[in-house]
Amino acid sequence: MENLLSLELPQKIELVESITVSLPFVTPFSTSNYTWSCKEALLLSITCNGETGWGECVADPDPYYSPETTISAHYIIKKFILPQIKMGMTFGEFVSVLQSIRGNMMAKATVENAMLDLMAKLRGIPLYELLGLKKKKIMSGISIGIQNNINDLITGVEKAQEKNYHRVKLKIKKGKDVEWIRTIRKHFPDVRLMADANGDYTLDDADHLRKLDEYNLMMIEQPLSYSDIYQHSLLQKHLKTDLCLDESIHSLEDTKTAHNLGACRIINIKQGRVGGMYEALRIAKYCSENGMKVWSGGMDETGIGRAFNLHLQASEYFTLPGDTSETLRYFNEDIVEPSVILDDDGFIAIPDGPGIGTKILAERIKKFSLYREVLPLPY
Ligand code: OSB
Ligand code: MG
Repeated sequence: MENLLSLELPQKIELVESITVSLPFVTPFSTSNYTWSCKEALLLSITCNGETGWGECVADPDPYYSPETTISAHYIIKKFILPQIKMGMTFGEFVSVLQSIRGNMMAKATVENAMLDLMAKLRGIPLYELLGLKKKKIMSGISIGIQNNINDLITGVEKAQEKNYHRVKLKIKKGKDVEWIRTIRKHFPDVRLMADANGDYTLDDADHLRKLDEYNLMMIEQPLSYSDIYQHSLLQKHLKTDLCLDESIHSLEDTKTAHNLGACRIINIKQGRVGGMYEALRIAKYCSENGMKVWSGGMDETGIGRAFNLHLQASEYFTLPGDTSETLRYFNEDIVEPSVILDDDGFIAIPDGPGIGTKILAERIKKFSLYREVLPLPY
């Protein structure tokens, strides 16, 4: 990582392009707060010397997971991030210059991702190697959205178990929580199980949530508000089950706050939510040095974002299975090749080849694209 900071950004950027794509989901995906029927994603490509680096913004077109959206990210990238990048900057200088821009971590991660992919491709090495990591098999995990009825949920968990997913995450919300978890646990006594509430509860629900302590959950993710850390610390004292924060964590600073308050014992690191791969690795290192565990979350990304999540998990700090599941769960047609698949033991291989290692399918991008814009060159 120290070595990474001293590397220079690519010398002569020839083209920067943003493309917004919309890929239909195989089945709609529901959290406690919203249902998405397609994945709209802002992609960014940066071209230099015949190589193109790609980034995928994890923001949705709407503010139902985070305040950032595809359009706000596009605006921030074009008006504020790209103009800060100067010829001859090191990667470390690039990261530190972006600190003057407050928030907008998803926008920052998009540019950082494209830059890292490009830097790795220009050197002919895989992204994990540029990050100073060693290749390993990646654990899989599946996130099953809120279902209409408990039978559909049982079927979903059954399928996940047949595939040998390393853990199963169930979305929960008020009215679809304790009874549903109780039923699933009865049917699947041994499955590694956890629940994600996407902020559906308040401290008034603390006694209700405590009933989940009986079901041997690996953790409960983001039970309280998307913007809260403190109240999670009160809830964590009230529960045996580990809490995990997702939406509330945007940086290493937030992670330190959560740790020092005792707000959670586990962090769901989404590299796209915390400003990119570099910040994600800093958070992971801090957690491992401070008795917290981390895993890599997902945002139903296309194959581009999913590849970044795989490379990130080459880090030894990612000791829990994350939300990286097979492409075919989400899309019949992705914009990269090969698709993410599980081996017989439920592991995933990091794609081989320079950069993120996946082949970008230009025709598919064209087929699913909504808007395209050539952005002003930073230098
Ligand atoms: O809370 O982790 C979440 C998807 C969209 C928005 C928020 C979340 C999720 C997931 C799915 O849980 C993760 C995935 O399969 O990529
Ligand atoms: Mg979550």
